[in-house]
Amino acid sequence: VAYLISLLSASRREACSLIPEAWRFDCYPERGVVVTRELCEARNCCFIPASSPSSSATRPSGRNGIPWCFYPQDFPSYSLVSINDTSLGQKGTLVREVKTYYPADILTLEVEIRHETDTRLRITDPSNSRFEVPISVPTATKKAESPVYTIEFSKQPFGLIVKRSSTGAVLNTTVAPLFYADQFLQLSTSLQSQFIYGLGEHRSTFLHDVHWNTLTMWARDVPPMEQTNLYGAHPFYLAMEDGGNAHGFFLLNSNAMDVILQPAPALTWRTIGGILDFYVFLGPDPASVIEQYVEVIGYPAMPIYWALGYHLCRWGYHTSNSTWEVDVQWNDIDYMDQFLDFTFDSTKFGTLPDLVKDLHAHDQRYVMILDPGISSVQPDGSYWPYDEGLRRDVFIKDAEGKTLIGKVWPGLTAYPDFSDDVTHEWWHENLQRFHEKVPFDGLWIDMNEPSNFLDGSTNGCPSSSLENPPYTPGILGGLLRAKTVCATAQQKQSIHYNMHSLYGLMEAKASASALKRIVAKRPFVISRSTFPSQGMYSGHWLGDNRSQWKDMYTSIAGILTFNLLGIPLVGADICGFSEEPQEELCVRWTQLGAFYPFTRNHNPQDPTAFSPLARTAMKQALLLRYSLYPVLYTLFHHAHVHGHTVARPIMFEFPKDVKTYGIDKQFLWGKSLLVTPVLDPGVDYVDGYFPEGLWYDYYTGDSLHSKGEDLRLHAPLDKINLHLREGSITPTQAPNLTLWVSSGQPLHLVSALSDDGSASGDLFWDDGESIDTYENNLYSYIIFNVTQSAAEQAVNKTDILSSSKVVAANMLPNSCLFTCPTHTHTHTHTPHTHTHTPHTHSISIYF
Ligand code: MIG
Repeated sequence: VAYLISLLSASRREACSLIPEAWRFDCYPERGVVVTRELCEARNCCFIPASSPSSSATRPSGRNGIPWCFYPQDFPSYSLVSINDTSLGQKGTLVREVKTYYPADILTLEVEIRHETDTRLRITDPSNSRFEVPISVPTATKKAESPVYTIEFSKQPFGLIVKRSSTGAVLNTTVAPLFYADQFLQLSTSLQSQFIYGLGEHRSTFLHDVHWNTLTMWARDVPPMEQTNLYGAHPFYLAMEDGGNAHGFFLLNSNAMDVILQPAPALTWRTIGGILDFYVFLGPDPASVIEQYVEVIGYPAMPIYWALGYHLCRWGYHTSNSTWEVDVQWNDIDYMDQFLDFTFDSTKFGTLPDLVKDLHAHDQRYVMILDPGISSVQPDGSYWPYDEGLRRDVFIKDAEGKTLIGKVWPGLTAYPDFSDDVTHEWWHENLQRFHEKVPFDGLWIDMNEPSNFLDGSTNGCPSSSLENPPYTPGILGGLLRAKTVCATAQQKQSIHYNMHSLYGLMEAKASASALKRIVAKRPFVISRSTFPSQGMYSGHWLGDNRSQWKDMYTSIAGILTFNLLGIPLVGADICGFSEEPQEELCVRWTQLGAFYPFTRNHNPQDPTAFSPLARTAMKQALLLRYSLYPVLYTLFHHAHVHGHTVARPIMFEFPKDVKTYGIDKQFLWGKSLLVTPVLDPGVDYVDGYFPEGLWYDYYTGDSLHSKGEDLRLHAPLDKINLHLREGSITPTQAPNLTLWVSSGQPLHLVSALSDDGSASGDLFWDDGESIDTYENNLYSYIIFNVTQSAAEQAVNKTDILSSSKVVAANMLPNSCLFTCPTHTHTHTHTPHTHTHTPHTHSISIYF
């Protein structure tokens, strides 16, 4: 018998060695364990210490090497034992005969495939009553009629192969065994290319590295660093295929998880709860994939107009008497009395109510911070938020059912459970009461991972398979409860183990709806923690970055990624949050920040701290942003209605140009405004890539014809390079000190003609603050066309708010737009020259 076993294992070992390194799927992902042959073979896996120096037996951080212990080809998985047609697709039964090495395998599964739309496929396992993410997604009622995909099954072992009808497989899950144990669910797929994006929130390049890269998701309060789970969780990726096609994959799951990228290329989802409920979006181009994803998770809200202005904030405004010429002034926790929510320090911030009124008198706004932790140790009857919260039972409970107490800025705190509607009411009342004293305009919700200075609670956490699951993903700190509340904590909708990464989403939802009731305008909320659907309720800032050149560079990837994730209102703290920026860095960062969709300085060094030269350069950049306000606002409209990106990766517009796939030092606003910031110290030039075509210098109108090449641009300290793509019309407006269409200011149309003398563009316009203007037909939408150098406008929608206090009321020109002869076109176009012939021309339209 012994002889037989060793014979078998000899042939098995040989089979193992035939599996190429790039295709080895990790059978022993546990961290901090030295994987020996014994341990590995006890799992019936292949053990081969990998040859490459990058491999390792232990994984101290997220970057693991080639696994030494990996699944053999015949590792037991599920088999598909039956499959039937349904009205939406198919339903099948999966059976596993052999248990895995994790406890509580679910041996029988039901799999359902729904052909929801021609480009969207949903695959789920609805038979088991397990936790499902409580966000609303569309319900398909009839099967897609002419899908661009087909789906094939492998029966034994079970696997799914999704094919794009025109090209072939985009997804193949037969590459590794399927796991479906109570606390260990794992699904792997091959990828069509190494070009993978999304999978927030992480600090990384825009294009993910597929060389044994593990991205862990579990909301966490930590200054952004590589290889670490950060504030939000977004289990969605965008993948490029050959030839410029793209698809997307969304795993609708909120549990702690790892996503493993390996160079096969292949990807593994490894989550410790919930169900495997996923969508495949077939695009076919990257921008359409994002539209299809956003259609599922929910369209981002149309921001109130001043959300797009310049915001100034700092931690350490010690008194209420400091403002600058900004649209929106913010206060950090300094305004509070002993850091208590819904209070203000009456000595140092005694003038706060007056300050806010004064801001309002100057058409400026005020945003204040709120942390979720509610102090639990104030004298009885002295702190309404806690007393009333207890009375209404709004706080998260520990495993025994007592209010869980953690520790944050105000000391010991309880955490509101935003998964309960009662909490939303209480939150609203708190805000309402405070608003009567300090009429804030918007909310900045911080610390909502939720963050805790303790691990778990003042009493720690009980020992339980929820606190110490059989497998813990690569979470910073190694424990689910690290710097947050216990996994066993109880919330209305489920245990915190399932709800953790949803906290910021649910707080944002409560905050946005409260604000909507209080101010009766579009709510402005910026949240640190985020989850899919967040864009419906809030924007996001990228957290506690540092005043370093590198942090400025990585902010671009962060901003592009969040645009892919349906949260276009995103920015990084301009000039950095911690440390002190050099003047040059702060100037360059302000120039870049002027092109963040959300532009906020949150640093002790606001522009007034610098030399006149630097201040002028910064002011110029901000005025440039203001002059481009009509474009930006229109882009947000398209995000809201169609799921378009605002800050857009160049590859979205040039998906066939592989050279654009890794670009994260430049980006576009919409489809035609190319931003090329300086990201390095001590230079007066910048290298940028120009996809094939005609591009116009925004400032001079000079044209350049690129064959798809890198070009060096002049970039003195007071200039950020901006180019217009051929064929575009960009509406601009003379800037004013604070934003919004200062009435009477002319709108300019800058036309960048293509070779054939044509261009087009559009403008969305409404009163800037009423809720649902698009939905209620209270807006204007104008399309501009230039054909053979002659302009015309088509007004698609002419309803406007009669109560509108901005120029929208008198902008729609039955007369002027159509007949007003202000635009004369004398320009003759000379294509393909590198001379200084201005190919752009400006048309002024006065309303
Ligand atoms: O523990 O409120 O990311 O923007 O200034 C730090 C103080 C809490 C973290 C936020 C930062 C804010 C800071 N907050």
